[in-house]
Amino acid sequence: MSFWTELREKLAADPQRPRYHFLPPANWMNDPNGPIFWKGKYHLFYQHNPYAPFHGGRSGTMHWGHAVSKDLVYWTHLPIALAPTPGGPDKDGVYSGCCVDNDGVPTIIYTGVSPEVQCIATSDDDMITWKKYSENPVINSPPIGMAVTGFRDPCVWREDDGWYMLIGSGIKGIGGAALLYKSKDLINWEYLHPLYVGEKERTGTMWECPDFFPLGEKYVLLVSTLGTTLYFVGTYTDHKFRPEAQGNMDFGGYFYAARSMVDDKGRRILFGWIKEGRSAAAQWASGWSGVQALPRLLSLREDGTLNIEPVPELKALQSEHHRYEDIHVTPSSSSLLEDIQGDCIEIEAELNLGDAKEFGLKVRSSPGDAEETLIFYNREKKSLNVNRERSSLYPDVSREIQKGPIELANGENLKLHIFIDRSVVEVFANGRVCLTSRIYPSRVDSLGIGLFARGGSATLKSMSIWEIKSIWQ
Ligand code: DQQ
Repeated sequence: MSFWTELREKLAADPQRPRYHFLPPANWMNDPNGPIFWKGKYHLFYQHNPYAPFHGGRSGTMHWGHAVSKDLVYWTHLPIALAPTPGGPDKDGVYSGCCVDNDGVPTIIYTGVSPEVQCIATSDDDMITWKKYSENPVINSPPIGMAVTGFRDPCVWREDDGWYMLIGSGIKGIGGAALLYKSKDLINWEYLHPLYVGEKERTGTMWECPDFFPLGEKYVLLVSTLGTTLYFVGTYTDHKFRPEAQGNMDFGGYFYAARSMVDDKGRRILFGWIKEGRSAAAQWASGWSGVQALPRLLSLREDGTLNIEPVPELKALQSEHHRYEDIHVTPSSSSLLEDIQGDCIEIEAELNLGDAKEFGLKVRSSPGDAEETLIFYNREKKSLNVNRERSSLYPDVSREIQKGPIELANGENLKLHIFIDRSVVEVFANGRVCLTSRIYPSRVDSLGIGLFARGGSATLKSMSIWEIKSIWQ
């Protein structure tokens, strides 16, 4: 059997490998790159090492993978879009960037390494093959005289008087920065000024993967701070951004390098890389690493923060449905549901905390609870929690408890929208807190779903659970 056939069979049989989240055919994936709606279809590029399940740093491993979808649900793999060119400015890796429609010519703007320079590539066959610009790089250094912590991951958009670009950076000693450039032709770029600079103590020393877009009456800046993707909502006039609200795109610590696109319905859709929570050796042994989060729909809330929900198209994957209403849960009645279990499921639940201190769900629970993952609200701490202390009997997986702050208004119920896809858990709470997690149960019978309350009793107002189909044929 050939190496690739053997790998394909191993991946197909792997109980940790998600079935309805986008993944490359094998090996490594990280950042989403250049998502764009083009001729009626959603195109997603991504950082990809097609040869092995590790990033490879600046050793020439990083490519742009490519996939297309009609509906944000089912994806078709396309040929690799960009590979490092030996001897070229991206010889050590084709790093992150964006894709724009230049009057009918799809154009990728990306970072080549090393050093970090900005390059472009175009396609004349509807994005199947790509040609790098012969005079790359189009920007060969950070602004003269500026001491920066990095210079990568361009985000480009068009205004009435030309193209604008943000480059992820940081000003040494000060903090992460998004540097603003301007161009008439995507080739000759003039540096203007930092669009926004953070404070290193609060928002880190380096901002990767900036993303900037209008949303309703406001503008949103996303930055990835070498750990977390943050958002700022504010105003944008005279090419100056003035933030009015700030938040965390996801509190789990696994969702990173998020990038967005606008579709033909004017919707702002977000993609993000979900990292692994298992050892490098386990990733190597499995033959794959990295998952794309479910596409998320962004809108503005009345208080000026972001509302984040999974795109409604995902309903197409729902199969068998189970419905529960008005279940009173006490510490002694906490138990697993008898009529459903699974590792590829969606749950929509509305919970009234009653007088419980903690109330929530158990998922991927084995008989006897040797393995279980708890997703719950803590009243005192006003937090959404994912407790992974007993998610897996494997020794080399992350187990720390993840927390996201969420204050419920008087009389407001907790509304959880949860997606379990084998080793991936995505939790959306009341549209305002997202928490993505990774769990790797070792037992084939860790499939139970249940309710629990601690320190008092609570009511499950309603809950729908669906079994979810695979996105691959
Ligand atoms: N990943 C890319 C960089 C980017 C980082 C390299 C963020 O361009 O800064 O794979 O995860």
